[in-house]
Amino acid sequence: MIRRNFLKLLGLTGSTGLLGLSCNSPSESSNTETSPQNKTSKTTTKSIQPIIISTWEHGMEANAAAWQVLEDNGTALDAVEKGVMVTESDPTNTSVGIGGSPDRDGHVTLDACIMDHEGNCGAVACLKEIENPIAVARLVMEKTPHVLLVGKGAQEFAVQEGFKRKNLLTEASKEAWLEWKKTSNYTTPVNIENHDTISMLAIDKEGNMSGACTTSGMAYKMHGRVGDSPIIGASLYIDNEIGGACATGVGEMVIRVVGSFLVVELMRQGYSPQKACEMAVDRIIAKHKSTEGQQVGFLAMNKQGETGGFSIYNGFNYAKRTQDQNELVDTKFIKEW
Ligand code: SD4
Repeated sequence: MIRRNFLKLLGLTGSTGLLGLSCNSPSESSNTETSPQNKTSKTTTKSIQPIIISTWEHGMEANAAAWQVLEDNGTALDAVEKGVMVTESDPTNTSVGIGGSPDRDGHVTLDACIMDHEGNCGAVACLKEIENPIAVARLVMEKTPHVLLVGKGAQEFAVQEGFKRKNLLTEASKEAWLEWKKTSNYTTPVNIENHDTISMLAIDKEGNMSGACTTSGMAYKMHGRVGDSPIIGASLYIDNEIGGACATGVGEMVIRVVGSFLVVELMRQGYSPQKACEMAVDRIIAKHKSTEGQQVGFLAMNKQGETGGFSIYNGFNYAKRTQDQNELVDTKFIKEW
């Protein structure tokens, strides 16, 4: 994956003006903040500008689709679903949806979750042969009394809802897996190229926030392994009064600290999105004997549209889309690979 410090894309034409609302432009928060700053977050009267952020460079394309939904007066929930579906349906992306790296036995198993501004949420885990798990997660949220369906039950539900089963293991991913089997001694690679989940947060023109997360999980994981991505509070959390957060990286470490919930709770205490992400990464480091060679990154956004991101290692970036911006932003980090 090509990582660039700051990629500014052209092409923000007048059509984006459809989303224009009077507002102060969001600002990145200070890295030097040591105590809660934004105590007014729940009571602000500032009007909100639609905004979308999502993990990694593939977020640029996903954001474009999500932005189109907002431009067409769609909700943040529709935007995050349609946005991450672009990544799920890209067969060249080996970490999400079709084309995702399989588990060590050669099965592509997908995890996803979605959460809306009312606190509704849905998720699927270890789902096979369904290209768009995020859409199934949304239906779990909307059509069942449950939050999480897994494995065969999740697949049966998807088929019942009209999803078609298909082979998700592309030739390229199969070849890479066969090569890994020859050389790996069955150890799971945990490095910069092995975590590229897409997580997305969006605020619509009503000022409501939703989020989504979807992944094929850690490449060559044990069969049946589920990471943080379908776990509400770990990979994703939204509180429409406060803001939202999402995660990427080694799911086990994110789950142990209930990472995204932690970030949102820190914002509730008044910390900026940037500081909250930094504190959550600090917590992960404090709670693990070693984080050597293991990446975790958090993204956060508060209700004012301020954003932040932080990771253990360098290389994490996020795509940010507003009326005025369409950028890939490198996050700050603790250490270098
Ligand atoms: C997981 N968090 O399954 C996911 C992996 C990933 O970016 O790729 N995250 O643990």
